[in-house]
Amino acid sequence: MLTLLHAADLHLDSPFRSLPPEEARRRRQDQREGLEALVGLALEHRVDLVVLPGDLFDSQQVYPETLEALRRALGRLPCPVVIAPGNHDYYGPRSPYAAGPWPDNVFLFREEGLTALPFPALGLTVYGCAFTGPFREEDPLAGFTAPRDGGTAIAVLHGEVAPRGRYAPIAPDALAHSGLAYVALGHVHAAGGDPQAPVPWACPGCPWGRGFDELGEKGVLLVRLEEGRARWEFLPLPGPRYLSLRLPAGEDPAAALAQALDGHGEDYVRLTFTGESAPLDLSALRAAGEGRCRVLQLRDETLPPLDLWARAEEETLTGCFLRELRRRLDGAEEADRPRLRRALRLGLAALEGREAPL
Ligand SMILES: [Mn+2]
Repeated sequence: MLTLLHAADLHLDSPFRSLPPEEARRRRQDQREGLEALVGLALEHRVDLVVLPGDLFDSQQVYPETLEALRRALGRLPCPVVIAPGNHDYYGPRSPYAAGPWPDNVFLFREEGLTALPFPALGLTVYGCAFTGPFREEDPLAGFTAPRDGGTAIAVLHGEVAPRGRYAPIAPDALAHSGLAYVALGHVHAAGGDPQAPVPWACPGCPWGRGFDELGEKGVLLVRLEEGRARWEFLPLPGPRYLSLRLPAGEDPAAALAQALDGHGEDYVRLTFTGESAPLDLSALRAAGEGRCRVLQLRDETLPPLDLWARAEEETLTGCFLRELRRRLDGAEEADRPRLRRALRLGLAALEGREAPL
């Protein structure tokens, strides 16, 4: 059995333009430190190989300390590391990758064409290629079939499974005929893949969220190759998460806010108040949330409270319904009131042809 750690789209040295400069610097430092956590997972699971299909850097401009942190982290690994440069960190004479030297265990695809990288001690051949510019429209697996030599063959590629596109589209047909045991992809920032496909493929997504378009838990894949079958599991990485929460404002929006932020001290949170409420004082609520998470964005999507009894005197079905509900509420035990209030809101919405309230 072979075990792989598969990570991609690290986007080291991202500008984090939406953040104040100091917070952006902190995030880039988080990324450098995150490399140690990533390598720590590879050590903990004693993997045979680490594969990194591209976009390790966000651009061709990389801080020297970032390059040094990456070299140092990868050089700590007792196993080979294979990198396939992507559209952001494409290989070229001015690429950060060309500013060697790299540790001896780090292997880099530099060619646009598919290249074989044999690891005889593992009984494994890794196929891969590099982006050499920001776009690549040819399918890297077009016409390729791995030779049947008794070993295991996988590919490490930056690209996506799609019939066509500007980022190394891999046609499902080319994938199916590749004879590979696993295709380790990078590019799409959300985790995905197909373990049931004739040739299983996966994409780990980015290991750390960088904005509200990269939400939730992020991490890497631990891939096991056994008798030509690939299975994998998602391993989350520590670090701040970007979360988008929707929260009914209720009677006490400040209390609801405090409860919703519990345990999110290190996260970036976008919180949208929903439901019916008197106008919210967002600056007061922002002050109440201060320090409870790294960055708090508040949005008010509440609707003004409906005057539920406005039509109670009408001689209509709606009026009869409201009067009957009021009679029952007046005589109800406290425990029955929430159910009756819910019936009132749902019934009124139905009678007025509105969407049922949440
Ligand atoms: Mn990317």
